Amino acid sequence: MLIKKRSGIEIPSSEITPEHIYASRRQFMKGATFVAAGSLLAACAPKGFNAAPQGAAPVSEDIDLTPGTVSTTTDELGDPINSYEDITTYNNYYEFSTDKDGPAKLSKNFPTSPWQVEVGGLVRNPGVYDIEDLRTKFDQEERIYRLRCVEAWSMVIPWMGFPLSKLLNEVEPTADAKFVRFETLYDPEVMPGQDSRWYDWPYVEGLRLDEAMNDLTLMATGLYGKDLLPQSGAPIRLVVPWKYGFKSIKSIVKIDLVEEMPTSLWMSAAPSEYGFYANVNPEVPHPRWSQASERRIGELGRRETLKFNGYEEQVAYLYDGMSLQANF
Ligand SMILES: Nc1nc2c(c(=O)[nH]1)N[C@H]1C(S)=C(S)[C@@H](COP(=O)(O)O)O[C@H]1N2
Ligand SMILES: [Mo]
Repeated sequence: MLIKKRSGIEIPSSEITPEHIYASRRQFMKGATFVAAGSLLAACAPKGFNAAPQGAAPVSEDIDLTPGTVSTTTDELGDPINSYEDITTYNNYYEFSTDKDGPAKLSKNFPTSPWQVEVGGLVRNPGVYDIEDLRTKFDQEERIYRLRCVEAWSMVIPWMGFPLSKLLNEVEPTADAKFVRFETLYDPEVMPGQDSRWYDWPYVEGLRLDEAMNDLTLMATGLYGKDLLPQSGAPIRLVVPWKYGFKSIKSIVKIDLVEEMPTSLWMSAAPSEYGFYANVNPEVPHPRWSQASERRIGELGRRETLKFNGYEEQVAYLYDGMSLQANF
């Protein structure tokens, strides 16, 4: 794991031309990628849902793909950080689209300011935080994390953000608080995918309190030294790098400390396929495919999936004495 504190955001250093974007997209589409994608795209759409959002905002093509700067080019395992282009044009964000390139196009006009996050439930100091307060109140750190989607693709992403524990310490969970429940904005006017009846909107996720307090658990507000774009979950999202990507809920408006284990959107959509814990584990297959290997975006071929996505040393203690097969 690579953790670096940074004082500020640096000036963008390079520019990627639209020509370059189109060329590499074409190249990407030509690759063997869609052998897997055909079956896996359906992975998160158990009921054959295909969102072709009606009445979505007009798509303009001038997506800003100018990266800021990061302090390193690899993760702690020596694997290269994915390009800003990959990270911001290959996304899962069902509120906008179920196509990987859909969120970038359809979220361009998503309003991320003003934005408030309500933190409450079983806490001594509930509060409504303005996104700007969160950015200034807590030091923004750079964290280079692997993101492993349950669909068996992965990336290395240089996030900016702050540990969730800092926010939780501020609101002071009471002794009854056992879990943290997160909620994404619900606004079908700007999130056309929320018209789909296949899912229980808004998107909900949860963590056990000790998982939420682990230092790896990040509230991300930026990546590549720039503020998050809407497709990445702007203005603030969760990042839990040892769990499958669906736990890393985007565009959060509400955080509640609760006593009972929350039911996530994926648990209610397909309980036999998506559990509460969702720890990355090559030994526990998804009911419909193996999790033993993964496709790193930008690479040919596959690589072995690491237990807890390579963060075993930092998080295995959380699951001492617990069956990772039963608690998938
Ligand atoms: N609100 C919301 N959060 C979400 C999702 C989503 O559809 N809606 N998709 C999840 C999934 S399946 C993954 S793999 C990651 C993808 O994050 P990325 O697009 O930034 O790589 O976001 C997660 N967070
Ligand atoms: Mo995912």
